[in-house]
Amino acid sequence: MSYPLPKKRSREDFYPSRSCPGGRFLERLDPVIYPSSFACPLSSELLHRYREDGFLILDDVFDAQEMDRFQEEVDRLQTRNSDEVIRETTGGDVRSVFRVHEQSPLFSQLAADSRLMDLAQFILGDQVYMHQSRVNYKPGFRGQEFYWHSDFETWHVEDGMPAMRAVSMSITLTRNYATNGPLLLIPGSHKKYVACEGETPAEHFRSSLIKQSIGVPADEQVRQLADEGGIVAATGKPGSVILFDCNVLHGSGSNITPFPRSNVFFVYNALSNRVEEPFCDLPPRPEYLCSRDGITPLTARTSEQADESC
Ligand code: 6CS
Ligand code: FE
Repeated sequence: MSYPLPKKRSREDFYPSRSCPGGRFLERLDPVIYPSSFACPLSSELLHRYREDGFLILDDVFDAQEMDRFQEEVDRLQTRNSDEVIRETTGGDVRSVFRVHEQSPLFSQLAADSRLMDLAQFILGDQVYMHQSRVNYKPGFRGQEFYWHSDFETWHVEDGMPAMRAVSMSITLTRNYATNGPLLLIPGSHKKYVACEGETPAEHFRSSLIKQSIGVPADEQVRQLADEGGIVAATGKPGSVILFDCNVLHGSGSNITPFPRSNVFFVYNALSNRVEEPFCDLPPRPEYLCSRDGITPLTARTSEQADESC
């Protein structure tokens, strides 16, 4: 079944970035939680926290047996050699593997798991599809940082994502300690759009996935947001889900401990928010970074239904 393309929006860019000297804050024009006909899977207290902070940490979503299966799959995926596999500059350890929802039947099932889908469909108030998936390995001793950024800023400028109507879910595959490079998030930072300085280079992803220096906030912008909201380290044992709005400012430090901080990330985008042409007027990024061809909505399935079908 083909899904009608979104009506052609005016190409007015409501979230311009990398086009102004010195970073600035722009107003967020989109809701955090959309009007929804889907059942609400969260308590009103958690809903309020998500709306205010821009993220939630949900513990014990997946059990130890499931996590063992996910870890085996993650170990297998990093043995491949392809464009989707990004390596650290120091030591060549695997940093990330992208498009895991298509490379792995187990992760394809997980992407459609109702424990994740129910959250995404309710928050986005729409059917959803997978914009991007990845495993970030953050290996021990040499796992490098991911500098402060808003995912939406990249997905808007480089992928043509029109509005802030996407949500990320990061499942902790190993224990995320305070010491081994956990995800750092700034509560409330999702309420402002950080327009960055600089200009997008051609094929920026070839460097940005290893070390991002374009499309990152100025020091003063990070300082102001952190002064207002503080900084939270998302820690937890395997099987937690860190649910975060596409525009919340986040990053993570390097990992010099022996303990890898490996998480699998699924990015759900609203079907009505499908990517258009990039706003940086450069060619679109590859399909393994941004789903663009043949976009179809995901259908939520319980883990029992998934097991029956395999
Ligand atoms: O460019 C991207 O799509 C990726 N970059 C970062 C730092 N986070 C989101 C995403 O994986
Ligand atoms: Fe990110």
